[in-house]
Parts: sequence; structure tokens; C-alpha cells
Amino acid sequence: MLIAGILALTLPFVLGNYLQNPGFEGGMSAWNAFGKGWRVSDWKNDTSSDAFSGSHGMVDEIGLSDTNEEWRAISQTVRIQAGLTYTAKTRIRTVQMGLSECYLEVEFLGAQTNVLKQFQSKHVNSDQPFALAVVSGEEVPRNAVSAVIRGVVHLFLAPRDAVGFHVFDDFEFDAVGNTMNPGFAQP
Ligand SMILES: [Ca+2]
Repeated sequence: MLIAGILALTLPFVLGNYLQNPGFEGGMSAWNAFGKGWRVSDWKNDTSSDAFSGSHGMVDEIGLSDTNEEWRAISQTVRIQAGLTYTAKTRIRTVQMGLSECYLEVEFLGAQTNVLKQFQSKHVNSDQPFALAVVSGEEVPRNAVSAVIRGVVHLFLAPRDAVGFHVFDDFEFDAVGNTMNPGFAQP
């Protein structure tokens, strides 16, 4: 009871970013790339940059000869804790994206890496400067042991005129531990 009382005084709490190398300043380290076109970029000019913060971001380049209906993703898998609520974020910039879309996705996995639940941010389907994409406040399903945090690019139709770019930077995956057991604060 004493321990519960002490914890109750500290709620709510936010645990730090679970992701490693979340802003790609360490290159590809800790990230898995699926599909074509992924590279870490430090490109910038006077008005724009592939980095939302720091000097690097993750770019997926769509080429003129790429195949229609292609899926691509950059992802990181982390252990999770039952009883917490999680929020994922990233920043997305798109250039000449044509007939494609991109978004942030979170999957909660069971012990056999089976997908228990999937959440997606609002899909980006027109060009934009860096803007926030969020999957917020999702409770962990019973039996979930890990989460995949993923930047997804879906190419509907390969471009004919200009190469396109989807740029991601500053992924976050945070836990908030104040909502799963409301009785806990009143032991
Ligand atoms: Ca960065």
C-alpha cells in the first residue's frame, strides 16, 4: 500500500522516447528498411531541408521506372509494457509525390509476432512541408509484447515526369502511464 501511494503521487508520468536514433543523426542505425529508395539524407538549400531537426532525415525516393502499387517502410521494433498507453509521432515532408501516400503506423504484436492491433496516422496524399503525424493514446492490447513503429510509403502509380520524395524525421514512441488503472490512485 505504501508503494502504491508513492506511485499515485507521481502520476501521470511520461516515459522518454523508446526509439533509438529517432532522428537519423546516426544514419540507418537501429532502423529496418523495406522496399526501394530509402536513404539517409543531409540535403538542404536556403528554404528547405531533409532534416526537421539536426542535420539528417530519412528519404524514400520514388523513381520514374518504379513499379506501380509498391509498398515501402522504415521501421523499428521495441518492447512494450502492459498497462501503459502509447503515443507515436513523426514529421513528414513530401515533394512531387504524385499518385502516392505516406503515413505513420503502429502495430502491437504478440509473442509470436502476430499482429494484435494496428493504428495509422492521417494519410499524407499531397505535397507538404514538414508536418506532424500522430498516433495517440492507444492502449496496449492484452498479450502484446512489442510494437513496430513504421513510416509507410505506398506508391499507387510510378511518376512519369519527376522523381518524388517522402521525407521522415524525429520519430517518437512515448508511454503515458496514467489511465489504465484509475483505481490505483486511490488505494
Ligand atoms: Ca534528424
